[in-house]
Order: sequence, then C-alpha cells, then structure tokens
Amino acid sequence: MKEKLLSLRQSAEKDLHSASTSKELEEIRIRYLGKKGELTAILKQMGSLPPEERPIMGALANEVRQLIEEMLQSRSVEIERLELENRLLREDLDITLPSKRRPLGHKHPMNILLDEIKDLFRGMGFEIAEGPEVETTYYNFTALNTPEGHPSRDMQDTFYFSDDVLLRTQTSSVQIRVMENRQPPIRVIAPGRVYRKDEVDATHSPMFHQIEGLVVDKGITMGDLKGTLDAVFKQLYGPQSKTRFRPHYFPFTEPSAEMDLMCFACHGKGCRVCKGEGWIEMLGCGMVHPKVLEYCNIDPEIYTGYAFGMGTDRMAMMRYKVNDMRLFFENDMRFLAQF
Ligand code: 2NM
Repeated sequence: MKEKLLSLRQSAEKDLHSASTSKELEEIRIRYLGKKGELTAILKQMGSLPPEERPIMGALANEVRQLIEEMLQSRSVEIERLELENRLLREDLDITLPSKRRPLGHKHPMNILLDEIKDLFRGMGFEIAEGPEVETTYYNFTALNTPEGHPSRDMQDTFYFSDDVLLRTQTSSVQIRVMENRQPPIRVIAPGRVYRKDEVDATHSPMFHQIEGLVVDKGITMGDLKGTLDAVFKQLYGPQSKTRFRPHYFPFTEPSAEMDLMCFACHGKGCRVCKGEGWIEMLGCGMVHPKVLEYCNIDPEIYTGYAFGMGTDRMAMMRYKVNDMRLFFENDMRFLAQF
C-alpha cells in the first residue's frame, strides 16, 4: 500500500506538470482525489491491512492527499497566469493604428455670406429677428399696405395653404411682428427663407433667402438709409465700391427705391457680369409707409423709418462666381466642398 501511495504521488506530480489548461487540472483533481478517484480506491483497501499498520498508512494517505492538493493549487496559479497571458496576446489591440477619420464639414457658402452680413449689421447696433415661414395673409400682405385685391397678392404667385395661410414671400412679416410688439427705437434685420411660385432655372428658385432691415426712430430719413447701405456695401465689396439709388415702387414704402452697386468686375465700364450696364441691382428699399406704421400702433406723426430687402442667393452667386443658383440647393458635395 505504501508503494501504491508513493507511486500515486509520483504519477500525480507528472500529470500535473504536463497539464496546461484549467480544464485538464480539474480532470486530474477528479481522477486522483474525487469520490471515485484513485486515492479513495486505495483507502478502501485499508480494511485488509493489519490493525497496527492502519494508522501509519492513514497518515501517509493524508500526507499524499495534502501534497497533491498543494501541487494542484500551485499549478492552478501558474496555469491561470499562462491563460491570462495567452488571452492578452490573442486579444492584442494595436493602439497605434490610425482611427477612421470622420470628415469635418463646413458652412454652406450661402451661410458664409449671410453670417458676414449679419456681423456687419450687428456691428452697427442692429438686432437679428426671426419669425415663422408659414404666415397669415395679414402679416405677409395686409399689414404691409397690400390689401386684398391688390395686384401684388396675385403677381407674387404665392404658395397658399388656405385663403389666409401661406408660405411667406418676404421676411417683412417678421418686422411687422417686431413693430407690433414694441415701440421705437427699433433696429433689426430679419434674415431667412422666403417662397414664391417661380419656375426653377439658373437664377430662380421657389425657395430663396432674404435679409430685410428696418430702422424706426424719431427723425430717421432717406439719408440714414443711403448712408447705412453705402457703408455696408463698402465693407462687403471694398472701400472703392459705389452705390446709387433709383426711384421705384413698393406698396409698403414711400418713397421707394432700388439700390445698384457699381459693378465690382469692371468698376462701371460695363462687362459681362453687369451685362454692359456698369451697375448691378442689389436691393429694394424706402421709407416705411405711414399706413404700415399705423397697422403696428406706431404713430407716424412722431416716428419715421426706413426698410430694405435683399436677396442673398444672388449676392452669393456674384461673390463666389457661381452661374447657377440650383448648385446652392442641390447639396452636391463636389460643389459644396469648394468653399
Ligand atoms: C423690400 C423693399 C422695401 C420692407 C418694408 C418693411 C416693413 F416691414 F417695414 F414694412 N420691411 N421690409 C421692404 C422695403 C422690403 O424688399 C425688397
């Protein structure tokens, strides 16, 4: 029995040495120390020994069990460490591998120009006002001295949702809302999208962008209007730029004018950009009609004001030498990535 115990110890030691996974270790533990294991089998033969040998063999069996348990324990620590090392090797991450780049976008060319113009007006003390793109006929026409039956309600060929709800045709409606809500002094610009039932071509789109301006205070004159717009366009197109004002008609301003900018390409000589005119039409403007002020509960006997409106899509086309407005709205990255 002593030999059996000693050879059991030896073969356990050998098996443990060649085991390389925790699964194998568990198999060894069951094989030697389990209920149906080899040590148990040896102990079962204890009954056939002479009584005086039993305590000695019992002690030796315990010693062998303890030894195998210790070897199992230390081998299991080793194997765990090996297994961890292997796993770390297998799941190796290359942290020096460059990550996938997420391309950064940039402002739409329209908004580059729009932000520039907004900054210029902000610098002169204007606030930026916003309002709904879906408007009522009251704010879009009536309060702008354009009553029902007025030809421009038809002429403008507006997108109507119903008899009195529509997509705004100009951002003047925003300015009516501003004037309704407070008394002068007022200095605001209203940038935003506007809609007209135009066929799409190189210079027309049913949705386009506008900036309208409004100043109302005591003693505001056409001189303030001309001086302010001249200063803005000198900043946008250079100090040598010149502006001129031609009489025009709008229902919401009296007197009304259109402002031209001396052609920045030929400096007034006449070229392809200005179609030989020497000047380029830039915006409409005028002194706010007294009736418009009255609609907003501003007393025209005390206050006067000027207003103007410009289409920024065409200005952006000139600025970036783009010959087709559709390019601004089609979102073709090959076009947009150039700015
Ligand atoms: C233009 C031309 C002239 C305009 C008028 C007003 C308001 F609300 F004060 F009556 N806002 N904008 C105006 C005047 C707009 O666009 C070509």
